[in-house]
This record gives sequence, structure tokens and C-alpha cells, in this order.
Amino acid sequence: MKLDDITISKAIIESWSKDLVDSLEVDVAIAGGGPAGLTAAYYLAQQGMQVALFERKLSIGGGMWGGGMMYNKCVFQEESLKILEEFKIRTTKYQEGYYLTDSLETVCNLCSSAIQAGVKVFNLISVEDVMIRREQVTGLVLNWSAVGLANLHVDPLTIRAGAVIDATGHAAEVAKIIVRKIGRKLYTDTGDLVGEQPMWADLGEYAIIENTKEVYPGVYVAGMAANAVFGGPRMGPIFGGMLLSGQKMAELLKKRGQ
Ligand code: 48H
Repeated sequence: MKLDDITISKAIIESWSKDLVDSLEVDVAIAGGGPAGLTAAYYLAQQGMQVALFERKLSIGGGMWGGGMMYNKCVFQEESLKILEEFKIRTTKYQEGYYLTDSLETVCNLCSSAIQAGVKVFNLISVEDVMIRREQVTGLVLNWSAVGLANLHVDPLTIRAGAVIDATGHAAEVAKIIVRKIGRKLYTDTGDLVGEQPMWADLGEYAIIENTKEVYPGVYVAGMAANAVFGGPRMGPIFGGMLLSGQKMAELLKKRGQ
């Protein structure tokens, strides 16, 4: 059969546009496609929620690809093994309590599981603002990452969401936008981002689970963003906390009836 170039273009444009139109009103919108965002997205979709995830970069996976200092291995603790099993990520035991994965396999499995569970992943799109109604975040404001990179003056588009997850990693970008736009009104001691603390893997990994919670009406923080907002230590290349944080987020939103 002869192939028509225009049919190929039409197929892409029509199906991608339909995905975005279908995601204009979702149960949960996630900013950031690192391990925490992908894990939360997967479990939320498994619970039957409509989930859209927006990732600034071309590739999803955030800081996971490079393992520790570009050695592409990730360390996980005992508590996260069940989640790794759920994603069919293979582990090898290093010593009691320490498990290793191939970071590339880890990212690929997280991503394919999330998409196959029904999550719509939009890469190359940045969250640049939030929509707020009566002191509640009700959606995200989006633009092409390329627009920001080229410093072009192009207005964004908006989607509505029952809940928003800030899974933007160390930068905690959604929380920062809220403080910049409406002042220090976060659910932290200061109302502002408390800031990430120095390296301490043991404390950081447990703090992150504790810090995975609502940070402003309608906005929840997961993964590294949770420690940046509520003030927990960083933990280096151990990733169990990120997956456990994503899983906890899905449980929280289930309880909230989102
Ligand atoms: C769209 C955005 C925006 C935006 C950022 O950094 P991540 O991997 O985040 P987590 O929390 O899932 O995982 C953290 C982990 O990778 C890590 O950094 C660890 C464990 N560090 C410990 C240490 O000591 O350093 O992923 C966040 C993703 C990235 O892909 C960003 O590109 C993306 O969010 N992102 N996407 N709109 N405004 N901001």
C-alpha cells in the first residue's frame, strides 16, 4: 500500500489534539513526570481516576535516569520492594536492606505502566501558573516548554482539575507559583516554602512520606517537592521514598474522594 505523508500528519495532529481536549477537565493533574509523579499517576489511574501528567522535558523520568552521579543504578530500601514488584522492575539484593535496580529499566517500567493504566502523559509542556477560584486551586496553566526556552510572548492554555499534584522535584514549582502569586499561604509553619535540608538519606526518606500531603487547598506535594516545601533533608540516589510518596498520594486522594 502506498503511504500518504499528509495522512501521517493528520493521524498525529488529530489523535494528540483529542488527547488534550479529553484532558481539559480531569480528576487529577500532575506537574512533573519524575518517579513520584509517575507512581502517583499510575496508582490514581488504577483507582479509576482520569489523570493527566505534564512534563516539561522531552523525556519523562526526572532525576532517575542518571542514578547516582551518572552511575545508572538506583538504590531502594525494603519498604519499596512491593511497589517495584507491581511495576515489574527487577531488583538485586546488595546487602540486608539495600536493593539495586537498573535506572533505565526503572524509568521505562514506571512510564509504560502509568500510560497503560490510562494516564495521559504530555511531555514538552510546562506548568507555568495555576487557576484559583475562591482560594482553591482548580487547574493548571500550560505552555509549550519551547515557548519558555525561546522566551516568546505566547499566551498559555488552561485545564481544570479536581486536584493538582506538585511533583516537580527539588524546585517545587507549583508551590512557588502559589507563594509568588498570592503570598505566603501554604500549609507550612511560615506559609512559605521551608526549603530542602542537607543530605541525610535515612531522615530524608521517611520525612518525604510524612511531607506528602496537601499544601494549599486543591494542591498536594509528592516526591522531592514535599521535602522542599515542608523542609526535609535530601537523600541522594535512594529512590524508594519517591515511589512510596507517589503511592501515598494516590491513597490520600482516594480518601478525599477525588
Ligand atoms: C512541568 C516540570 C516543571 C513544570 C519541573 O526531579 P524529579 O525526578 O522529581 P521526583 O520528586 O519525582 O524525584 C526526585 C528524584 O529524582 C531526586 O531528584 C532525588 C531523589 N534527589 C535526591 C537528592 O539528594 O538530590 O522529577 C521532576 C520532574 C522533572 O522531570 C522536571 O522536568 C519536571 O518535573 N518539572 N514539568 N512543568 N513547571 N518543573
